[in-house]
Amino acid sequence: LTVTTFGESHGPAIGCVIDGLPPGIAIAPEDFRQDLERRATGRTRHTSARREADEVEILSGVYEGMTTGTPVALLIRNTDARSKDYGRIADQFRPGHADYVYWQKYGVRDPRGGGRSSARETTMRVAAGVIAKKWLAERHGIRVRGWLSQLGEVTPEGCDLSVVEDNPFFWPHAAQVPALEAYMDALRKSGDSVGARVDVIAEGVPPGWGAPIYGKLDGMLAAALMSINAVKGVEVGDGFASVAQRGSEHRDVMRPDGFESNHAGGVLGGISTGQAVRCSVAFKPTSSLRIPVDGLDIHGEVVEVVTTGRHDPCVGIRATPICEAMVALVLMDQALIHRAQCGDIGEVTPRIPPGPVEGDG
Ligand code: EPS
Repeated sequence: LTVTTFGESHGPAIGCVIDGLPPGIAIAPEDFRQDLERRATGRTRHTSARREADEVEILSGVYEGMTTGTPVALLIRNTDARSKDYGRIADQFRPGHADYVYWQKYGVRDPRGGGRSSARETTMRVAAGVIAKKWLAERHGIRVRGWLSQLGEVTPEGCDLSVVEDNPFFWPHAAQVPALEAYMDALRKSGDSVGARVDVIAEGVPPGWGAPIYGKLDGMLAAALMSINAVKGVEVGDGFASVAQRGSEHRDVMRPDGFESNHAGGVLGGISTGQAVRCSVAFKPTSSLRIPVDGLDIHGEVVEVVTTGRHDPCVGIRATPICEAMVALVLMDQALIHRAQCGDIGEVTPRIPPGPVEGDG
């Protein structure tokens, strides 16, 4: 499976091409609506005020509502771009922003906002992920879901995944939501931004997906999640917390009725174990700030950089569906690769049930 996205935040449209999808997957434009709404700007005061319809047009690869096996091209027209907001920084580099490295790499300055480095690009990842989620659910009974597991310095005081979709932060503890609203209001007023952490689990992944050396499942997940704009860290299972653990604590005890824990994050030796696949993703604080800072312009002169316009004080707030999409795409890819190599290999024994999932009941 390959996914390519195209388009800029302030260009006429954004889109993606998904190649390698099996034929016979039912796809309709309405299928994309829910996840695109979850990711979109302009739905609450805590995200950028830009208001996009995010209506998906299916250009190819679907006939009479079914994928044909040929490349699926999806298009979303930008309806609320406003490049003039960027006039002031058209020849400046924002400290902490990718516009400097785009200039170093390409030697071309596209002054229309963040262009490809804008969070707008992630829209098409979510759209592609909708197809992967649907296929994984129908074909394998897999459910991929995420939540915000840290906002700035704030961590959840409890974890109840049933409340995640009831608040604009994807936060797993309902009682904390008013405090988060106040936190974000104060942050927005200050003109600053903050980082966030998103956790994703995929339940129902059978054992055996992935590869032992090259193409490790956790390596593919890390690469896919790290490819999201603003991501600075990815953990699988206990991740960096494993450093301070003893082996006797980290190992997941196997019993006939299920794994007792999930420190591994559902992956051992690059191959799925049958436990829930669990990833955690760190998003940096965004760099487009109203707070003035010294920067350089394209002539190397020191300038004062102030970014106005419609920006996210915490891009991680709406990153939950993006991370889910990337996990789903990797899992679908690995499912197809596994089938190609191993066919429909039957169950080998013993097959250990996945064990408990944090935050469920
Ligand atoms: C973004 C700035 C804003 C956001 C944008 C990400 O856009 P603009 O440059 O048009 O004002 O609204 O996010 C989206 C449009 C989106 O759909 O995610 C930025 O600085 O990254």
